[in-house]
Amino acid sequence: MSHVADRSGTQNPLLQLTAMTADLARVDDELLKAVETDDDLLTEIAGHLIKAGGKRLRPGFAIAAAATGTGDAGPAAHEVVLGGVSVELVHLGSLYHDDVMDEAKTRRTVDSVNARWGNLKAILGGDFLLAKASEIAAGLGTEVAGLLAATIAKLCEGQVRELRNIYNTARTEESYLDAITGKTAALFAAATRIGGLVAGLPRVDIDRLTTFGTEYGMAFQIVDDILDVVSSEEELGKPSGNDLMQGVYTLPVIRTLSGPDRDRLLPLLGRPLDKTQVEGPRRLIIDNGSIAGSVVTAHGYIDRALEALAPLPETPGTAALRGAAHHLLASLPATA
Ligand code: GRG
Repeated sequence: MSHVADRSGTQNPLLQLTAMTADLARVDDELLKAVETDDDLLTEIAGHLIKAGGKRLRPGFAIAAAATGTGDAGPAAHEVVLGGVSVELVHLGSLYHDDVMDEAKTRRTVDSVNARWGNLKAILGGDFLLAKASEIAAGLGTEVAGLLAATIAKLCEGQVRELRNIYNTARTEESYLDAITGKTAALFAAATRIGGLVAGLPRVDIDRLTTFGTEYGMAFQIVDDILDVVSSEEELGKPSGNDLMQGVYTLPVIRTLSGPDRDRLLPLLGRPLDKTQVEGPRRLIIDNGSIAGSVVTAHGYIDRALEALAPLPETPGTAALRGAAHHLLASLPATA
């Protein structure tokens, strides 16, 4: 029995796979086990966001990817669960560090680690999670360990590409896509690839699953960025327009800046904004069609994700991945 926040209210679209609820409970148990140390404070810090919940999308993708190769939708093999755990630990480590960079106050509806324990302990907690991820991946073989290490590097590269463009109103679409390939898509790709590798699937299918993860991950970040502009504070659990306030100019912003409303938006950006100042730019972006255009781009990535899945055997795992891809687009509000 794990002491992790109930996730029944949050949407993990992979829960349609019969054994997924039980498999994700095993993931939770292994996550908590992975962060147990002799130092009570470090154990508490490293377990903080595990206990807070989260959707566990990435372990879910690893488990579903492994299941694409079998008609039997029974419990995942232990190594598959550990593959998912290693990816979630990297995700957690990146969230600890991201929250330090953003000075975020909350995460997964609880205090961020930096807000509760300060930046120094949050950085070390994040480092510890990455180390534990590497240790678990090493137990799954050289290829998985190498892939996870390379993925951590890609996350850092993606984040640096984003940081180099903070408050840059001349940011290009190419620069945006490059950044999200690293900071988000790389980890989804690692999740599905590790699932396929650990399950011993044919190479050609492992590559298809990796493409699925990459394309889904791109769409996931674009949807996240659209929601940051169009959703209310209540829906997001954080101030809407957060990216705009902090100078992260995402696809809808870049599209608006290259369209007819450029001259109205440009003077409002290029510097930090507070909650009241962000409302004007938000309205301009929502009203000018750039959201609809960004939704079309997200659909394109999902189409390519589904194409990658098409040649895989028709199993419950394949159906679950396909369902998750459709579900992502369905999460966009009608206004978008
Ligand atoms: C040290 C690995 C490492 C990386 C350093 C900070 C950093 C570089 C990268 C951050 C990348 C980042 C925060 C990308 C955003 C990813 C994202 C969309 C997070 C939200 O994912 P969800 O919705 O969250 O799956 P839950 O909480 O449900 O797991």
